[in-house]
Amino acid sequence: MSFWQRYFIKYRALSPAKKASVLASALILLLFIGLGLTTILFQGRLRKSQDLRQQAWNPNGTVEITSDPVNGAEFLVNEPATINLLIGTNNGGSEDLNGIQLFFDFLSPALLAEPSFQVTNSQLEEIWLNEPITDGHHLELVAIPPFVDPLNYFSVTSTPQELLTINFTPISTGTINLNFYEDSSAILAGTDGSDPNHDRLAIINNMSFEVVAPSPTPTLVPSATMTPEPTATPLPTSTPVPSATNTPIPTATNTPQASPTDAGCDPSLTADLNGDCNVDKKDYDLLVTAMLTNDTTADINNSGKVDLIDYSILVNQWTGSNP
Ligand SMILES: [Ca+2]
Ligand SMILES: [Ca+2]
Repeated sequence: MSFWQRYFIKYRALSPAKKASVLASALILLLFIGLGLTTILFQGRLRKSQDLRQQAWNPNGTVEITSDPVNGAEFLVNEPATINLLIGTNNGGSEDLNGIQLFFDFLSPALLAEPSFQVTNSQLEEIWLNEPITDGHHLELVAIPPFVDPLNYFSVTSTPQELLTINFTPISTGTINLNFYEDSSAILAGTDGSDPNHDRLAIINNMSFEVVAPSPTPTLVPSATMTPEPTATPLPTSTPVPSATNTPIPTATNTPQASPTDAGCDPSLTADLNGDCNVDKKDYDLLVTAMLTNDTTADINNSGKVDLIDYSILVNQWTGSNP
């Protein structure tokens, strides 16, 4: 007689009250086992999603983001102000880059109008997400070189060049903060297929700038009062949006080819988004379009976001067009 048979016979011999208590204990035991299993599974999933999360910037990164004026500089109330973010190398050498991704918050005291954010580097096309948040704006920028076949890259050297310009006019004193996101936020991809996803971006320290009242001009002459306020004029402000649209959209290319399985494509070509067994301009177009909509069918690394990392995977799997 098996263990379970003996156990069952003993159980049948019990009084109804004891049966109920045995049943209750068994249920509680099952509940605990279930809870334990759920916790283990959940942690497994969590760990997996963390693995897939984009990497943070690189403490040994050779490309750095600086600002002009430098961190800590002062601006005057009611004076149009500009912060340029610059990109350059910190080791005297040069780097060829596929693109840059910067996520940051621009937090400011009261402004005369919306600040404008513009990529001013002619080597780059920009794909923006700009959303107002409390006290400022949350910016997600992916900037990549305009498409050239084969894929283009842009070069940075030890002479910092303009990357991004922010224009605004503060109308009250206070602190302007640029807070950069480390995780999944600021990444440079490698270029030449030899080093996928290599992050060459050095740590970006948060930046802050003070808005101060103009120092009272010496009381010599009353004419000082005439200092006019040209203020309200210069803001071309809210224009950064359209640039997002200059990226190629129309290519509805994903249809014509034979289905991926029929074609027997190389399964390692995860960036072959349209299933035609090549990683080429058609996939590039699909990916760039998907960046604007976060269409996760183009989320090559399953990170939950379509961004520069997916782009760098595509670069590294580049096969060129069909013969
Ligand atoms: Ca393809
Ligand atoms: Ca992704």
